[in-house]
Amino acid sequence: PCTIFLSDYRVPEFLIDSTTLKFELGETNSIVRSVLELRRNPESDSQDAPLQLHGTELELVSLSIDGRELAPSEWSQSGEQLSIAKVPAAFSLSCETRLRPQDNTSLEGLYKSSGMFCTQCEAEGFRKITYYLDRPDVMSVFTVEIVADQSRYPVLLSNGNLVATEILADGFHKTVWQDPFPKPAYLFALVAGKLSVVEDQFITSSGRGVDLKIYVEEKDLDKCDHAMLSLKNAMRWDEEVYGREYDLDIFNIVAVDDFNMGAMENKSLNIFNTSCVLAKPETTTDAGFQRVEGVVAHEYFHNWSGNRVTCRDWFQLSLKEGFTVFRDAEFSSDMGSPTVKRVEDVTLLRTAQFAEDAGPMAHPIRPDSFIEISNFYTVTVYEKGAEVVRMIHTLLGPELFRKGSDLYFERHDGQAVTCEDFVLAMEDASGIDLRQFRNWYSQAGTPRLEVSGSYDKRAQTYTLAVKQSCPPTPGQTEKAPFHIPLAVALIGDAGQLPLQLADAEINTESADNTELVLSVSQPEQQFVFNNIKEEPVPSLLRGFSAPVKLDFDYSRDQLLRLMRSDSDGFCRWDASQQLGLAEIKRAISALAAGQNVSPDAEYINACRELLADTSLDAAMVALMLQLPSEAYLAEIIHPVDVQGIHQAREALRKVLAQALKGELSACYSRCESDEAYAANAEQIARRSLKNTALAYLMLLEEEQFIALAIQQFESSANMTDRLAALTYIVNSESEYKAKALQRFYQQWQHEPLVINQWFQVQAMCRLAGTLETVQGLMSHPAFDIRNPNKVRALIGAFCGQNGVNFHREDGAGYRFLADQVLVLNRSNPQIASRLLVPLTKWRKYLPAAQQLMRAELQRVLAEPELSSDVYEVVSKSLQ
Ligand code: BAL
Ligand code: ZN
Repeated sequence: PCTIFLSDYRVPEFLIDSTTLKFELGETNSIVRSVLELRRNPESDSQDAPLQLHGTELELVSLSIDGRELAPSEWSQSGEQLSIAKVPAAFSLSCETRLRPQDNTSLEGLYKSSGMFCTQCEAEGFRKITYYLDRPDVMSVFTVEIVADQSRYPVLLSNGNLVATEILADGFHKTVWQDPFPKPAYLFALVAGKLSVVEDQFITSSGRGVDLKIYVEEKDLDKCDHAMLSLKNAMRWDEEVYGREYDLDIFNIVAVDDFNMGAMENKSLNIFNTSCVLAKPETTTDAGFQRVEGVVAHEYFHNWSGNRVTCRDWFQLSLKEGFTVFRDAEFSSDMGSPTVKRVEDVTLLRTAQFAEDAGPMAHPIRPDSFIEISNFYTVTVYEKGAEVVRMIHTLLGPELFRKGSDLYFERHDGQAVTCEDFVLAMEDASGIDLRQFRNWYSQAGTPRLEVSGSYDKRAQTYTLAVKQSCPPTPGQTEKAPFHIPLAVALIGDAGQLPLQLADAEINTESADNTELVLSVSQPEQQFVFNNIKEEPVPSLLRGFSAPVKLDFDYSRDQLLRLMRSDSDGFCRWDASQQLGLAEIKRAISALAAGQNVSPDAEYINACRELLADTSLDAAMVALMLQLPSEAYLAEIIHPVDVQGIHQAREALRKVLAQALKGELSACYSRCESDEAYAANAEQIARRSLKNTALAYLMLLEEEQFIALAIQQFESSANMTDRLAALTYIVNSESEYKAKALQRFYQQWQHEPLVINQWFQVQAMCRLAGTLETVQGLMSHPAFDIRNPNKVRALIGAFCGQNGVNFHREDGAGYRFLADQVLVLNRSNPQIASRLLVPLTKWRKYLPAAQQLMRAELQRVLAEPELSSDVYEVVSKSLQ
């Protein structure tokens, strides 16, 4: 496999003005006839280059130029390239290919899922459909004709507007679709199947009616309301917040079972993984409802940030993904609880993304090179990319940011552009210098801020000294300093103090006079605040204003103060996590010394206060009561002793549960409600706190609490409470466990998404013997290794989210993962390489674990026919 470099980018040698595709979908073969109107790109340096088209796994039937069929000697094929040496300056290329979608298990290109035809073309799947210039900077208008058996495939969809339908002979029918907006091939989509539809309408701000349709299997018609509501909310929000109106008269969503990603933003024909569109209270958890809302919005927002303005090349992926994740996060924040959303996003970043930044696949949000682009749909490109856009928003402020986004969309509508174009638009619109800020696009790694504070009582000044650094990452040993927005406040006895910087020049943004965004840009910098009349507690990185690790040597009392009274929800939560971290570290030492775990009394009191204070947001209380996750601890404590961390954390949880038993019980009762389910912030918060309390109480293994969990499991009408109870029962010693699992299965065996949760609960069980359970479940009739959701629910959850069992000391967890990767390498390389990630982090574990993990990676690398996807991840992780 070869490496592709950003520095090798060249403009395309040819452009495609129009693309006509005719599909004949059949049971044994499907035929694709394409007609491309091509011409040489006047901007290309070479005006006599051969035409080189991408194509892979295709059976070429015929190839003609301007109606003349080419002889085999006139073209040649090598790897994924088909070259035609001599072509005119402008011409029509006709091509016929034959495909077997029913055998396509990679789920890229045209494939079948539950009897329906569907496509996934991003990033480079279109080349599995026909020969094409499959690169995002080649944009073309598409006309698509679909012919298929009418009884098997009554619904035939593609992008844009439906311009013709026709009943044909022998039970076939045809539809023709035209998309007036030029688009790259990765946004092409086709669906053919037996689908039912839920319809609604949206009136845009300029008064146009848009038909909204969600296509699903008939049995799922009752699970579309939430997606439809989310879509309408997203359409309105994008008009109000970004001034972006939808541009066609129709917007379709189709749900498919077998899908590698969450969803795909194909122009006007979004294709969704069922898990990201279907929701109803009986089958879907609160988290599932929120995911549907977020993903529906994300895909819709791509219509502007991705489709109308797209990426020049795949190195610019974060241009559309980072921006769109930022947009969907702000939307979800506006629809629900902003602080909870922020804490959830930061948690993901601090675990998965910081780990990626510290691992062998570390890359900047705009990578310099890749072997397989599918490997770069990462938390770095998406989530850190969104943080980078958020920092621009913070540095510019909301008004100038909006001016910048307006300019970006206006300047680049209909174009394929770069991250640089985005930053330039922000700079041009705001007049704010983002030169140094660009380092965020080119440098990988998580910057560290070491901050110290000193109070000068006599001068009445408080000084924050800030030192930044960034560890080396593969291929980048030296890092230039970043431009980091550091939001701060100083907390005095009676609340936040007015802030007045000694050097007004460095004050970049002031929300009010008690919070400032400091522009950290030097390796070492000092910020002096005047007129500080008492020694304050600094509240730092408010709202998580930058994706950095921040060290400040807080005392326990300072953290308790922040946890109790900081006005910034993120910092309050973070203080609770720092206190929890300190307690876990003490517990690790205590257990290692053969002592009991005994948390600090003040910490327990603070938790007690949280449980008793009904004025607080219940969701925040739930989040603050949860100790830092084992995944987060693995980012902080090196080398990672998985078993030691797990035991210490569990022991601490148990002691807390014992100490707070009364308060937890009372909290549980207080949060119970027989109100009809709604996926609103208030109810979600209450359920979250109730289940957090139950999780603690279940650790006590007392009859009364086991009975409570069983009762919740048996009587809840919503999946959030049922699944939470099932999880706690499965992780307990209760004899009811097997019965609960069996009852759950029997009730939901016809709902694949619920059965995925059933697999996941078992795969994530912390008790010994879970690997054997998972291995057994691999032969369960409901398991299917060809379905990515099932693979993620069982294998992915076990290897990625069940540290204590995956890292079994005999290495059986590692062996299991390598075995599964080798199987999936042949059928679905994208899923195989994603699954492999937990093994690639081998360097951070104890030496014995390292050795076992590395041996499994070497076994994978020795496989003779490795896909480029798996090869890239495994070879880089061993370098
Ligand atoms: N573009 C791939 C799926 C998504 O990020 O929306
Ligand atoms: Zn996206």
